[in-house]
Amino acid sequence: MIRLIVTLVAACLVVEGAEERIQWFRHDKFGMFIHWGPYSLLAGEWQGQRVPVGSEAEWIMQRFNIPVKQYREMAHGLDPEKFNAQEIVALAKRTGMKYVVITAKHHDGFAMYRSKVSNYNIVDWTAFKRDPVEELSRECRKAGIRFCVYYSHREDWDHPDGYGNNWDYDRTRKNFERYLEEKSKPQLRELLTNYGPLGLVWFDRGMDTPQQTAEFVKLVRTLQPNCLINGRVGNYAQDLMGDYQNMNDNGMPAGGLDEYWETPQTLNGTWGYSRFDQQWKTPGVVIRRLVEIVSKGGNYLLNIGPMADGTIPAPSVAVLEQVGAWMRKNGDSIYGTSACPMEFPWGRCTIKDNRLFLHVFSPPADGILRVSGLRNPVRTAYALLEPSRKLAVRGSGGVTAISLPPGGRDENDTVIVAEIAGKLETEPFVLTQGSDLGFELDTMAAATSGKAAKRFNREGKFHIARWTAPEDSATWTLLISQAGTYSVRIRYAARPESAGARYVLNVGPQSLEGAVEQTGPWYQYRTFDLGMAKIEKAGRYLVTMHPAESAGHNLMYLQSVVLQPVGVPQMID
Ligand code: JFZ
Repeated sequence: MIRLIVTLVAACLVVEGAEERIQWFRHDKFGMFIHWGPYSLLAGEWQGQRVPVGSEAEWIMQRFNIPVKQYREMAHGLDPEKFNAQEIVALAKRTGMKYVVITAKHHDGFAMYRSKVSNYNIVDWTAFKRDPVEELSRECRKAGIRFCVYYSHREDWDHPDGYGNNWDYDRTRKNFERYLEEKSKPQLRELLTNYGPLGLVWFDRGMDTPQQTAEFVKLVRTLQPNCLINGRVGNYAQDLMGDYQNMNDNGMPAGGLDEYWETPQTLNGTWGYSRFDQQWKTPGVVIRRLVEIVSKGGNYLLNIGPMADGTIPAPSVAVLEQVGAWMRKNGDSIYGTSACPMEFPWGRCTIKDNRLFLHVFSPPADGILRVSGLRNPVRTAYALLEPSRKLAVRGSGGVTAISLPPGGRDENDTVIVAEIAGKLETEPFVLTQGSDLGFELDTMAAATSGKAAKRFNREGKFHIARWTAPEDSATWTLLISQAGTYSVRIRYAARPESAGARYVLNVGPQSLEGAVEQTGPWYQYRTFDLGMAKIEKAGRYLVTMHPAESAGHNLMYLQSVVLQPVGVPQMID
């Protein structure tokens, strides 16, 4: 009881708002995911059947329909005598990872911590008798690393009322609400109460209804208001109810998003340990993925899958050590940076205050780094690792040319700093006409302003939402070489409450108006004709979309606007 009071007091001392709550996450960028449980004991094989390489070994119980009785019997044998929380946290720290997320309970229903809700846990069910989640939380606090837990709050192949096990249990007889009340919420309460302040709870396979989701959000906010909640707390097909969006596993958006996001990625092809999957990513792939994710405004949650005895597979340690060596020298170009809307044939960029970090993956043969799309003058440039050695900078025709230093190249990513004058200003992305002379104005090419935001959801992938008033807008820049009349079509999803709301689409000097038609409860996208736009002469045009008046709620989930010259074959949906 004392611990509960202490935790509540500690967690509630400073209750932050949503923006403050996520600041550490937006700064820290890079975390360690740990998938570890009885499936690690099976290591990708059950009775001679193997999980294919590249498939998820932690799903072995479901893949081979292993009866609960047999899986439970196997789980008794988990005894990770080599588990060393201090070593794991030290590896995370050496790699440059700032938060650790461990599977407290995965889909197999087994708790990797001391749970009073169910004795199907590592302390009561095995000879190990220790609580690895507690040991890890302690070592994280000592090392100054945020401790976080993964909890599969819907999927549970052990509990008769949990989601997912239809080989032992009759799905028509399941009482899911009973599962939530008997196990899922009580275990989450244990994790929020007994392990100190949590950085975040990483839910998985979101709840079916917004009401169920809201109950989990409320539980976290009540017990630990400063604890972040990932996007998978809720149903992927519905609005974000966590603090940030999750990409699909190993997912990567084409361009920057306006909503903060995180992508979970494996180091080989599986989250849980498989003795057959030796397809390890190289340090270079990991470093460049980290840079690309951060340059697009996201976090990288990179996974390790410890073996049953608690050790981390040596190949994954080797990769992380090399990533850490790069991070120790170049971390300033990652931590606390913001997304940068420019990308280049030679690499990507991140930005912090007035410093552009140019990540050179493939240096140009002539040794000249050309930075196109930057409006700011570059005051000075130098290699991050050699700041005293200034590089020659020339600017002409909208392109800034920086002479790369002859030596000091990093084979994975050489970071060049360009100090700019003023706040970053970049040339807009210019859409040119396709082979059919049409234009598809999609989310990634848009420049948003006001509350309008480029978002991701598993159901519809990418769209622009948060249209609530005329100042919430999206603008595309078009280079039209073909004057003439263009049909204008718009593709969006709109919920019933948006029906009838008016919006404006300006195509150059022309203004088209539309009234929202509802398309269904969530992301059911449809295409609507909006009329014709006449382009008198070739040139650069702006297309801008915004609500006609303040609606107070989101107008639509806009996927694209299509312009098609009248008289040529129509672009297919
Ligand atoms: C889930 C789990 O099923 C998996 O075992 C692992 O824990 C992973 C991190 O999360 O797998 C998913 C969940 C969501 C998507 C893909 C795999 N998704 O959004 O595409």
